[in-house]
This record gives sequence, structure tokens and C-alpha cells, in this order.
Amino acid sequence: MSFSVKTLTVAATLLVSALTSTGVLAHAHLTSAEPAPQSQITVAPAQLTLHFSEDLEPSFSGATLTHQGDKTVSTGKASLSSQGKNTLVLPLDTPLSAGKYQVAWHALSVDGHRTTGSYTFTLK
Ligand SMILES: [Cu+2]
Repeated sequence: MSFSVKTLTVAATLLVSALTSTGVLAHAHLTSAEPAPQSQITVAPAQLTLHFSEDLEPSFSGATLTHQGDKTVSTGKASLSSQGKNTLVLPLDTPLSAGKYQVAWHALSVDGHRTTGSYTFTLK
């Protein structure tokens, strides 16, 4: 197999434009949260706070909370924090009981890219 210089140039150009158009660096990634991922806490939180690397579109961003791997916990509606548009707040209307919780989040950043992820925390 051999590639001409022109073929390689075209391939390199396509690669660069693909990377640029998907905006790899601009996606909203979870940077921190309260309660923190993998943390063990002793006081039931009043809300979940998720900090992202980019500003979010609140209508298309949110999180679901499950208890012990199977029971979905009802929460208030996710909204952007007054701290900043890159922070999502999920109110917990009912105090959590002890156990392990999973937070599965989805985010749409203002650049139009979707990301998802999940983490756990344990309430002792
Ligand atoms: Cu992006």
C-alpha cells in the first residue's frame, strides 16, 4: 500500500476539520459536584449540584438519581444555578435515606454538543 502526498494532505485536512467541527474541547464535562463523586457523606443533601466545563442549555440538561441501583428517586426540576450557567442544580424535595446513589447526568452545552456521564455517592 502506498499513499501519495496529495492523499495524505487530504486526509490530514479532513481530520482537522472533523476535530474542529465536533468541538472536542468545548464539550460540557463534569468538573465537580456536591455531593462529590465517590464520596461518603453523613448528612442528606438538600440538592445535587453539578459543575460543568461549559455553559449549559437548561432545557436539555438534567440528571436522574437512583437508589441502590434500581429505585429512581423523584427530584425537583433541574435548573441552572445562580452561581453560573455551567452549574446545574437538582433540588431534593424529600430527604434521602441511607444508601448508595447513582447520579446519571446528561448535558447539552451552548455549542450544541451532548455529553452524558454518571457517578455515585453514599449516604451513611
Ligand atoms: Cu462541544
